[in-house]
Amino acid sequence: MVIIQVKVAVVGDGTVGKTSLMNSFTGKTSFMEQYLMTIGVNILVHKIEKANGTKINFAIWDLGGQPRFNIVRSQFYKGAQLIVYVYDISNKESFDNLTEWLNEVHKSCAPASYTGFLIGNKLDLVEFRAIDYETAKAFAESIGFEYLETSAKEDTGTSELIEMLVNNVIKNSSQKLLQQNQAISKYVFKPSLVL
Ligand code: G3D
Ligand code: MG
Repeated sequence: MVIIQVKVAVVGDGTVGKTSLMNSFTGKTSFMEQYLMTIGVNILVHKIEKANGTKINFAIWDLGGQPRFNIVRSQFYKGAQLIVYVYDISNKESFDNLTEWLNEVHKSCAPASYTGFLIGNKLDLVEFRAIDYETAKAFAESIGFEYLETSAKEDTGTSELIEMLVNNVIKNSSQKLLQQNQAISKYVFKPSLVL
């Protein structure tokens, strides 16, 4: 049986819907909640089992409303394999601030060390849309992120978000296995190369 542990950090301006998005997972997966008061972070552990028996334990880290201390932030991002950046499609400032969120994350995490996703939340407020879908998607692509729009309120796109994270984990873990196998076969079949 394969069990994969994944740390996910959810970042973005206050009130964009990070906690609501996280909570929308709870009906779809089994979960366990833990609040680390000392660093003001809520951690939800979601367990997902694939049909082939692979188990994925997502530890999803959500920064609470506490003041933003640097020490807290670096703990928060450290070791995250997946980082979900959230903005509110009806709030331009929350989109413009993404650059600052990226800069902050990259003080503790190299861009190549994690897979990033951009989520435009509050899709139910589409009549107040402040950022075009195409603009957001092009921005996400320019930094190598997948893009998805959701409404935590209406539970739209939230299953797709989980699916996107799961697919990424499966892809990365099979790539890692492939690399390990290649390294092993190199050693077994071409020992001179590794001497
Ligand atoms: P945060 O964790 O990013 O700070 P929250 O954001 O999840 O606490 O959500 C902030 C407010 O936005 C909440 O409103 C919440 O209900 C609302 N919200 C979250 N997601 C959506 C969404 O998809 N659509 C709409 N219309 N509202 C959403 P309250 O009034 O409860 O503070
Ligand atoms: Mg919150």
